[in-house]
Amino acid sequence: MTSYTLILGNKTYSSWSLRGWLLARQAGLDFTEVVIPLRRPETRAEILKHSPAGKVPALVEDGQPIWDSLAIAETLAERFPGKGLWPGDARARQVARCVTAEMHSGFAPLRQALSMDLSKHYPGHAVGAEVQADIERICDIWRDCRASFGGGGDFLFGDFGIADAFYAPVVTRFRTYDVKLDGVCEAYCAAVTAHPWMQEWAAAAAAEPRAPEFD
Ligand SMILES: N[C@@H](CCC(=O)N[C@@H](CS)C(=O)NCC(=O)O)C(=O)O
Repeated sequence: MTSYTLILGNKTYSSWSLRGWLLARQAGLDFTEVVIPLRRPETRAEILKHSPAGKVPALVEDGQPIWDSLAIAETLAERFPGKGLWPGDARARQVARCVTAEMHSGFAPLRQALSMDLSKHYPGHAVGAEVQADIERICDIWRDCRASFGGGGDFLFGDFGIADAFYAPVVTRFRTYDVKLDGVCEAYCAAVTAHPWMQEWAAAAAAEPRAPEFD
């Protein structure tokens, strides 16, 4: 049987780790978790024991590392074709790939200004113009996907899949930084937040020891 180990950062803060973990859960993977606290003197050396890029997440499959969240997503979709990680419809799948790639390579202002922190809530938090532009583009994506492909469920393409895993950290950021949303986007955020994998991750994050490196 193939063995899987998922290398993660702190669940409170590591947005890329959340993506990889959600995908592993959605794929139904039987895996062991290794959580490496970030921003400590030993962090890089510890991650390098598992992942040549020195970043988390990394999924180690029978001793072979897969060291990027998008590569993990594609590998799991390949290994578990019955799990619907990408949508079945060809056009929906193209769009799912586009919006996932857009998240993977973009939205730097939002990522920088609104870093993931599940332990905090900032009511009335103000954002600059670049971050606002990112928020608006993300909301356009969510509205378009929900209207065009989301009819079969509560998520971007109906059932929970790779695109949702990639936007899940954004959902937590919108909650943390009190971003005001329209009805469609608010409902999407509520569905993601209520998803059992997200609840499980949030509970594990709440149980983590305090990390003064992030104060
Ligand atoms: N493109 C990578 C980005 C991964 C990434 O930047 N991860 C951050 C944590 S969220 C990291 O490992 N940082 C290393 C460190 O803080 O030492 C992916 O998609 O997996």
